[in-house]
Amino acid sequence: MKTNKIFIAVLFISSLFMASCINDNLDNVNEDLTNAEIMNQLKIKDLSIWNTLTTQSIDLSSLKSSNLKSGQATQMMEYPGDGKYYFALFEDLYPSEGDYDFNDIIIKSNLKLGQGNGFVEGYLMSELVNKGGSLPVEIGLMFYEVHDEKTYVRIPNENITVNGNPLEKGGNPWSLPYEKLGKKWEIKFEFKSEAKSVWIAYHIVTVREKEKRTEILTGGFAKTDVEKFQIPVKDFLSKNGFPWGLEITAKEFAIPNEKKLFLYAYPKFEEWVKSEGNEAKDWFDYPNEEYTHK
Ligand SMILES: [Ca+2]
Repeated sequence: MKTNKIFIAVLFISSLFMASCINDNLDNVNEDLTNAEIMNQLKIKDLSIWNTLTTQSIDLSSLKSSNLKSGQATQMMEYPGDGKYYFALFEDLYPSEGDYDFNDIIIKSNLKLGQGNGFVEGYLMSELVNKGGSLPVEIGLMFYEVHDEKTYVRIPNENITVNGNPLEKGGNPWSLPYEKLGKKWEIKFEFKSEAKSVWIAYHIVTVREKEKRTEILTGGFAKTDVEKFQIPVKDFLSKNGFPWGLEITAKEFAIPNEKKLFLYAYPKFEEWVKSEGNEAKDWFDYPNEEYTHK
């Protein structure tokens, strides 16, 4: 009997020891996970979540265009207004998943738009808030008509003028290496359109070699050669539904620290994702100061 008790005691203690070893192993495994692996423990069911952080459509009917002479445009309105800005954030390693710090390119902008008979004109005032990542990057711009809030039609190059230069028919969208744009820039544009709503959006193009250009658009948008699509498109969403580009409307946006996972930089982001965008809608207003900077 005595031996049995000792045997059971030894068994009990050794199973405790084994359990603690397994826990240690699990902890070690977690520490070894890459940012992408940690991020991929989350899965996005509703892919349209990425198109809810900015109203990606501007209703031009708010610009009163009656009694205009030919060639004349309405007074310009400023967007997004309310002292807020559009922030476009990009990871530059697409189609690889990267480190999910979302700071490779961060552009802060506001927009002025006016409308004439059959054309829209405006200014895009932008600032490069951050350039992390090491790849050569061009910053590009797309112009869309928006129908029924979800259908985007690319405005063809031949109908667009940027900074006084007509874009090449059938060519790539407008883009420039970020170094040429500098820290702050202003883009003047004009395009032909009679649509009720339009949208203008930044994307990036990585240029690893001269001929190898890889464009990266914000979540839910299609590749630039697609003429018409309905958001959300999966072109720039990972297998778990995460984007390489994000568009947020906010008063300010703290820069996630280099190589620090976005989930740590913005602790409420996880709640927002898990609730399918129903909770913590203001997650970007609550950065963790340990993992972000201004
Ligand atoms: Ca990155």
